[in-house]
Amino acid sequence: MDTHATNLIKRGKKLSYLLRHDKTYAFDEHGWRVVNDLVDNHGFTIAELLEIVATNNKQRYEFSEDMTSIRARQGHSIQVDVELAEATPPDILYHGTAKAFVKSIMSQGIQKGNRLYVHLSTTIEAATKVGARHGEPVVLCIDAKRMHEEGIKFFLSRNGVWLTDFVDANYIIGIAE
Ligand code: HQG
Repeated sequence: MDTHATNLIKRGKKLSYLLRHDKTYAFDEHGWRVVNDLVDNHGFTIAELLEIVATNNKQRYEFSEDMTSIRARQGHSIQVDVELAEATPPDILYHGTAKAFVKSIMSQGIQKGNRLYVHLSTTIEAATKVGARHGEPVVLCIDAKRMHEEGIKFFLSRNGVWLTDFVDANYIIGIAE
């Protein structure tokens, strides 16, 4: 990867922190952070923000219509309401985790930890990448159809991540190969 691309990823990670986890900033209730704050206080340029939003591999960020603010579409630990759409999930969703967490998950269910929701993927491939962030990846198959039928709410972020509050262990129906 060239220096520009590597730098963009590094800056994207900083932006991710500033938009999802920064407890020192007074976010708008819908998770918006003023662009000028990122420019004045965090060394971003408008051009750089435009490029990160446009090229981010998971389309994690979006500008407000008037382009004065920016937010992450999911993944927050700060308490904001990013106006997620409630939706009917596909029959099966996947949760990527690390092998070391599986025993605990099988007894306690999948918990959201610091984040606002449990994150679920639509493909085994995507879930494998999520799990690999924590160690040797394991992909759990979730019976999303039954969860939904039993009244559990699912939300779909604007970049295609499925979110729910908690996955009880009885909805884990297998390990993907
Ligand atoms: C695990 C990234 C033990 C859980 C990704 C996970 C995702 C348990 C870890 C998004 C547990 C939390 C979220 C239990 C859950 N016992 N471990 N009972 N319940 N865990 O980072 O899902 O690329 O907060 O399996 O792609 O890894 O940043 O969540 O391993 O979509 O956009 O506790 O973050 O998105 O880790 O990742 P995380 P996650 P971005």
